[in-house]
Amino acid sequence: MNDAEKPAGSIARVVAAARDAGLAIEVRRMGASTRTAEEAAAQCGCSVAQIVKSLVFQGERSGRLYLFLVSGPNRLDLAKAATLAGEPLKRAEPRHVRDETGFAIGGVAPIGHRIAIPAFADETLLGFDVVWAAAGAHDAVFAAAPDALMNAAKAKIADIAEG
Ligand code: 5CA
Repeated sequence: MNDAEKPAGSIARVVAAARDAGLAIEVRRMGASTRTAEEAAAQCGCSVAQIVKSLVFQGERSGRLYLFLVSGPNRLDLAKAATLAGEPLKRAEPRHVRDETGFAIGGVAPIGHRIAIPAFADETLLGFDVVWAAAGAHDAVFAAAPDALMNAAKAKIADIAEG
């Protein structure tokens, strides 16, 4: 297991990134899987729409990674996403995500990545008082006000969902 896979190190990066951004968070280890938005919502006692999916895509031309923060039930609209990124996108390989961000799929957080990643956020998330996101491990989550979270993630708010 390398550093990227150690939950404690990954969670610590999320906590440090939040602190650096002036965002007060409390990471909760649920003791059960929060890998999917549905599982996370069940554990958090919130709606699936309040779960922030942190989806990593890769530019077909540049190879750069891009982060899309999408409300649980929504699907990322790849055409809209590509327009924002300025290049066609493909889903990043799980191993590449882990190596570059330091987070394994299912625990990818919106903040605390090893590398700086341009981020875009689903505008529908702003309609909630509180949203929940992965905190760097597949059983770890934290709650935040969506505007403060997107500010900490330096995410551009946009129409990125299908439909
Ligand atoms: N912890 C939960 C909610 S906070 C979570 O991380 N949800 S998630 O949606 O952000 O992460 C799961 C996502 O990983 C899936 O929606 C899917 O888009 C992505 N994913 C699952 N399998 C793969 C894969 N093989 N390659 C790339 N991405 C994948």
